[in-house]
Amino acid sequence: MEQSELKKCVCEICLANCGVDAYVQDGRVVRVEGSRECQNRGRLCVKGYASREYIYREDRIRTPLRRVGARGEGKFEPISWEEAYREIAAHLNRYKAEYGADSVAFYTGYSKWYRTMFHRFAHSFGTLNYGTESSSCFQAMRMANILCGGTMARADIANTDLFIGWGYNPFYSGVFTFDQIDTLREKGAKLLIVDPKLTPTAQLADLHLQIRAGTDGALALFFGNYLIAHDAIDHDYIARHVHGFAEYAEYVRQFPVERAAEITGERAEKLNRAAQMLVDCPRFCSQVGSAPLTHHRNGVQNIRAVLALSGITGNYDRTGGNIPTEFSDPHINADCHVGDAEFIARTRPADAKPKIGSARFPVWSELIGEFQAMDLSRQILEGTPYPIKAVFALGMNARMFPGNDRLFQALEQIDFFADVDIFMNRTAAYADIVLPACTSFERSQFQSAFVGAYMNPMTVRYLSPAIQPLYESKSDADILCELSAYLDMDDPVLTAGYDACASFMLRKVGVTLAELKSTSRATRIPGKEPYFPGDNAAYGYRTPTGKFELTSEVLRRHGYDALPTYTPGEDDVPDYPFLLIAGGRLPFHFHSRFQNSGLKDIFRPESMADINPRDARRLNLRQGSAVTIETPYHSICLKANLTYAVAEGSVSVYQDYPDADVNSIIAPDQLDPISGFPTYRSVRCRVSRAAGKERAQ
Ligand SMILES: Nc1nc2c(c(=O)[nH]1)N[C@H]1C(S)=C(S)[C@@H](COP(=O)(O)OP(=O)(O)OC[C@H]3O[C@@H](n4cnc5c(=O)[nH]c(N)nc54)[C@H](O)[C@@H]3O)O[C@H]1N2
Ligand SMILES: Nc1nc2c(c(=O)[nH]1)N[C@H]1C(S)=C(S)[C@@H](COP(=O)(O)OP(=O)(O)OC[C@H]3O[C@@H](n4cnc5c(=O)[nH]c(N)nc54)[C@H](O)[C@@H]3O)O[C@H]1N2
Ligand code: SF4
Ligand SMILES: [Mo]
Repeated sequence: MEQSELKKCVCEICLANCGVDAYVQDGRVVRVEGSRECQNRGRLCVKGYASREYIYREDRIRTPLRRVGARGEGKFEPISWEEAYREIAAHLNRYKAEYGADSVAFYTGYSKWYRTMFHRFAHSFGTLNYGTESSSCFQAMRMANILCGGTMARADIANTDLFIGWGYNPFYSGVFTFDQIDTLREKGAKLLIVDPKLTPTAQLADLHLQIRAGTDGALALFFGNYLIAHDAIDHDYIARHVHGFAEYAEYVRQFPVERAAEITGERAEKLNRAAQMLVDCPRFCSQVGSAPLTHHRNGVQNIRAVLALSGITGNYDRTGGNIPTEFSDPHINADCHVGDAEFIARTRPADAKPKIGSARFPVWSELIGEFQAMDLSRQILEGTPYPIKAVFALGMNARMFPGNDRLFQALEQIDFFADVDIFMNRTAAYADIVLPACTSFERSQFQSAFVGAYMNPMTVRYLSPAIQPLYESKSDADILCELSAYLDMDDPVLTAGYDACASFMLRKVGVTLAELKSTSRATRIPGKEPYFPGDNAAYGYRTPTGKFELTSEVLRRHGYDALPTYTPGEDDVPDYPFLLIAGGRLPFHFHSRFQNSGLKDIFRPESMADINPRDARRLNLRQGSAVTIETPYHSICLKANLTYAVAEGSVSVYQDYPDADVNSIIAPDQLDPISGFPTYRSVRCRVSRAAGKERAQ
């Protein structure tokens, strides 16, 4: 038997992209450790340590498959790659010829590493209809940032005196970023956490505001009111860089502490104490959860209300505040992306139809270069404003959509559906052709900050496979390049293969692919300097007025409130007294990725609804009682988990349970009109004991 060999690779279960030292013996990964030279500094999270469970999951798709049963039935026959490519190409090119390239929608789930390739692939096919899971994640927060300051911005946690985390709990969702909390503590900076749940981060905070989900906007407007009343604002910055201050100042007067207390459900005394923290620490920054704050009907406006606080105090584009990650001058990049934007833009079709969702979500469509996937099922089923005949997807998990019965119905009716995934799932079971993708351990990968979120934005890296692709699986990037040739795409870079694409993205970076391939270490991009806070202000922000917009001229033009107005996120439905918070993160889950693995069974074997013990008593529920959660749309049944972590009147359910799909009970049209985002976290519901389904205690 051979000795094990150390291979450097990366964990791509989440976009943290932690470096992994994989020990390989007889072609199999036998052990994993965190790479010491990477940002994760020798550590992995519990999911990364379970990489072997992930790579060797029993339900891996082994060969290309052709559907032989009904859609959704899961009956397939194995076919060759050649047959699969030919069949997909024949279908897609036929729809393109008959209905135009826009009749094909290209969609990807959470995975990020191949996105530049896939986006260009859609463009080269001739359509703007490229959409992603980011129709429900992150982009609404980015939109709010763009509407305020013209670009995405990040919280400069390392240099701040007060960090405000709005729906921020890295212990569950961003493991290695919790180091930032230690840094804050060591410096003596303050921590203010705004979260409906009592989380590990909330327990470390100087103050925790346990507000009702979806009411962050009202809280932020109260803070604005308080800061103005206490003259804790930056007059000079406002005069030079802020648009709409007078209107804003007038509006926030409607949010005195009593009203904020009534809306948020938090005590007035605590709200005042929190507001005073902002007065006492003029240098503060805010980090907004990319999911929890966006998943409300008022999501974009709530986040704008939060960001407005950095505008009025001059904490925008300033050290210790919220710092732009892109540069105002489009020719200069603050975040040092390599040539990925140019790679995508090169083949952008000039004569394509408006993207899916453009009519319903015009602000999204203007700001985001992707279709709004929450309109996909409607357009497939209704065929307006033009028909969608085929979906080609990389890693589609239709269960993650609200009201997903409608998307499954659309996938049942569509003319052609092809899906590429590592594992067989319910969505792939609807596909006509299924292709097997491999994991990050089995592929070459070019990494830049664009795809490795926590990677140093000044560096690039190229990794070779640690093991051969399992069964007949292939890397998504190779699949796209090979398929582009079968499609006769006029794109010599894509058809030349992955390395040619990586070389294109590298060509202005000053490092060659050959140099990158000679080392597994990240290489610093020559000549790139970190962004210097204040530079964007000097150029003028990339907003219509060139200023930080408290009143958004983009929103005004589209007929929305220009101010970050507060409206309730939820319907006031008297018969549905509970607030359902559908979704959240657990350290050992990652969406659907560990569903068929031992990891799930060890930590949370049963599908559970978190409910406050006081509510439970009223409803005659014990730990483990069967409980029905009913919305006006549908109902599910699961077990009660009694916990004071959830406030009274709320019930919280994770979204990934295979047997209790909380997204199936959320109406598909309950969306934020500005972003199109689903309102997973402000759903009205009833909670009751389900008779006769007790768990054996
Ligand atoms: N109720 C509720 N719903 C939610 C949320 C919530 O908070 N509450 N959160 C939303 C958010 S923020 C997100 S990001 C989405 C996440 O939802 P999804 O994007 O659906 O997430 P996953 O299930 O992790 O991944 C989708 C598919 O990609 C496959 N996959 C993994 N790696 C690869 C790969 O390298 N190649 C290919 N081809 N396939 C791969 C997986 O096996 C899976 O089938 O869910 C959204 N839905
Ligand atoms: N382990 C693990 N990590 C993950 C993921 C995973 O599936 N598993 N998914 C990744 C993805 S795709 C995403 S988008 C991120 C999301 O990561 P986070 O943004 O951290 O998302 P959540 O854990 O859903 O929510 C964080 C906190 O926000 C609170 N919250 C809920 N609603 C509100 C609200 O209206 N206002 C406020 N102030 N707080 C609220 C919740 O109680 C929770 O404590 O996590 C990523 N990391
Ligand atoms: S944080 Fe993400 S990338 Fe890092 S080990 Fe965990 S799952 Fe893998
Ligand atoms: Mo997400």
